[in-house]
Amino acid sequence: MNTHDILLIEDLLSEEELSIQQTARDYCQNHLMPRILEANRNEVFDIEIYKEMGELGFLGAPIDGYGCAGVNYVSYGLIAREIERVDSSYRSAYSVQTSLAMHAIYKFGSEEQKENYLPKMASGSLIGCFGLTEPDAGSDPGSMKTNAKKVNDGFVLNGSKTWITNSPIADVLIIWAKDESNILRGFIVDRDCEGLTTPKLDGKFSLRASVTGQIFLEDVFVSENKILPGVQSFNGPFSCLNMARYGIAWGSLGAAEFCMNAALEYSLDRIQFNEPLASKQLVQKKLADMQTEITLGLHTVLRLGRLIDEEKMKPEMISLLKRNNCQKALEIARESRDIHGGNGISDEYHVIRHVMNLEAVNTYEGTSDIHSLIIGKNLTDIGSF
Ligand code: TGC
Ligand code: FAD
Repeated sequence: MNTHDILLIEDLLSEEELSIQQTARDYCQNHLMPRILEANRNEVFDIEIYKEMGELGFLGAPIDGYGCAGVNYVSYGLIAREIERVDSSYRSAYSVQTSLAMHAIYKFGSEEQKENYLPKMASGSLIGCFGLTEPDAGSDPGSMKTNAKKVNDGFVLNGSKTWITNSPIADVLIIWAKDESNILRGFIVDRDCEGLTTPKLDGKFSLRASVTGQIFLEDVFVSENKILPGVQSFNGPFSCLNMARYGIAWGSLGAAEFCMNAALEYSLDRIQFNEPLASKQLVQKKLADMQTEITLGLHTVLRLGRLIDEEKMKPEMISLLKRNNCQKALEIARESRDIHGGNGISDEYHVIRHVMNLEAVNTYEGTSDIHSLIIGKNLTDIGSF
């Protein structure tokens, strides 16, 4: 029996899902893992990674047609888990392209927009970003100030966004803004638009291998054919967030699995008081807690994936697992760091990097507490945001 897969989750996966998982695992371990230490140290994101992910069919994987693989949502989650086993920054790159930028165009775009953007985004030759958060509108995007004014043949956008993954390197920026009737609209802003600037945010101690920036829009003209015709409400961005949050619920467990395995190996090898650390009851209890939470997390997120594939998903299901899996992953990473003693703070052991990353993963795509409030509202029918 595989002592790691204690409840035999692999028995619940189809041949195709197992094969996608293996392809993702091989790519991540052979091509992402060797890059991450230097990338994290030097705050570098290698944009070739998008082309590599594109060649493997990862980008926009659940989308049917337009050069995308058209896999199910369980497979999409399995890919996220393998990527985040290496680093949450790379899973961010995958999530933003697939679930935020491409999903917005696929779900709400015109046929012409889909044909124009999706195949190039699927191959990784165009990079996307998703601009919702603003300096004064984080957990409460409804209070955003970015606005769109109707002019002849299009709209003029003004405003600013912050904490936007990929903004400095994006070719295609999905911008959420309110029109003159206070209705939320989505716009595709191309990199070459006049009045657009996207400075990088420096000094992050989390997700250092992901590029994060701001977006400034000063009288940016976008033509009529760049508005997403299918969105006229916050339902638009939140529908994209559902899919990205689901991916994080899988991905965070990949990071947790890495940290658990590292703690196990380290504690078996490390001798103190003439015995391996792993022989100590306190250490075994910590390892048992880690395996328990990871196993419960994996089985529940698989169930959620099946519900999405059966079109039975409700957003509160996603909040439940985004919140819980991120929290548990962060606790496991911190505990693993502790088991590594002094070595735990060295990036060569990789665990401290996961600890730092998971701090941001717990915050973006809706903070842990915002997801508590979404779950609470569903239980009580009382909004307490
Ligand atoms: P509320 O009045 O409840 O709803 C407004 C409209 O939206 C609809 N809706 C949803 N639709 C689909 N899925 C969901 N999960 C939805 N939640 C709400 C709702 O039905 C309504 O539609 P309509 O047509 O009737 O108008 O909205 P509210 O203003 O009270 O807000 C509720 C709250 C707090 C839950 C929401 O604002 C929220 O989720 N806040 C968190 C913000 C957030 O998650 N930001 C993420 C930014 S993107 C990001 O972090 C990317 S990181 C990427 C990476 O690097 O991986
Ligand atoms: P705030 O909303 O100011 O929250 C601060 C604290 O207050 C939190 O603990 C929160 O839980 C708590 N709080 C807020 N409201 C309540 C309440 N009603 N009751 C109780 N507690 C409350 N955004 C994008 O649009 N696109 C991106 O690509 C993107 N990428 C990101 C990448 C990184 C690395 C990071 C860190 C963020 C990214 N974000 C992105 C923004 C992210 O979604 C926001 O940071 C997040 O939604 C929280 O908003 P905030 O930082 O303004 O915190």
